[in-house]
Amino acid sequence: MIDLSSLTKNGRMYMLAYDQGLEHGPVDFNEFNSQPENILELAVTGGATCFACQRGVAEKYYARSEYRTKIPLILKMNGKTSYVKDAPFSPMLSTVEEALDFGASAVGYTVYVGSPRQDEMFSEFTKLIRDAHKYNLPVIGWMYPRSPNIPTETAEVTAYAARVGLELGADVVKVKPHEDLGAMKWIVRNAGRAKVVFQGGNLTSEENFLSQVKLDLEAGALGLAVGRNVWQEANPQETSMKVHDVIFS
Ligand code: FBP
Repeated sequence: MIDLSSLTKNGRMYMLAYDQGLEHGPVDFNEFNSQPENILELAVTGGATCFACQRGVAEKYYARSEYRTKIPLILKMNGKTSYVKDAPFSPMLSTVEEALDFGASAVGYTVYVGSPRQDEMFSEFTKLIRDAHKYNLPVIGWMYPRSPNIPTETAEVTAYAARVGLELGADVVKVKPHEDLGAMKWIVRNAGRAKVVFQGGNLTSEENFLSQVKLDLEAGALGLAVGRNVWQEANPQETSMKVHDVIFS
């Protein structure tokens, strides 16, 4: 089993995700959170255990900066824009050697489970796992069901996506949370020895979000990967510390 301790504290993970600039574009941003250095600083002062971003932000804001020693990096290896809707495919943009050069402690890859282009992502993802494991780098699968055959992402669909991550060899799967504890436990159960982190999603009220975080952990998750519900908040630092306190309480 790959050691996840560089990304966790007390056996739990709080990943601050910041790849939305590529995935969604500036529609997610304001004056504060459009600047990567602010989010890196937030990750450090807000109690996150790791920070995820794409290669450009990693190279320009992390690799040769003080943050390299302050917060572990998960380099997001593939990505696409929100303009790609049909047959989603997120191509590989980095190499494991680059990830190591940038100072990454782990790598992440999105698999659009059920996409007509699923085969290409399965092939890239499994190659990434083989390459990363040679250096003992953990691999996190962003497991997102996207298919004309899946009109809605029910909890059963998410459980299938989590299972796909295990079957392909991911060390951690990042999946959508649901509201029912039993369904959440089933998702974690199906991930088997792959650990589960639940994603944040669109901005909701802080109260609702913190309740969801409690549920995520009660279901047996390793932790969570959140972006907008922290750095879109009015006081991101304060919200981040509340998230931290729920995760590590
Ligand atoms: P959020 O907490 O902001 O939703 O970020 C989690 C995340 O998985 C990001 O890593 C990614 O950019 C985004 O959600 C993708 O969301 P979607 O699949 O809805 O476009």
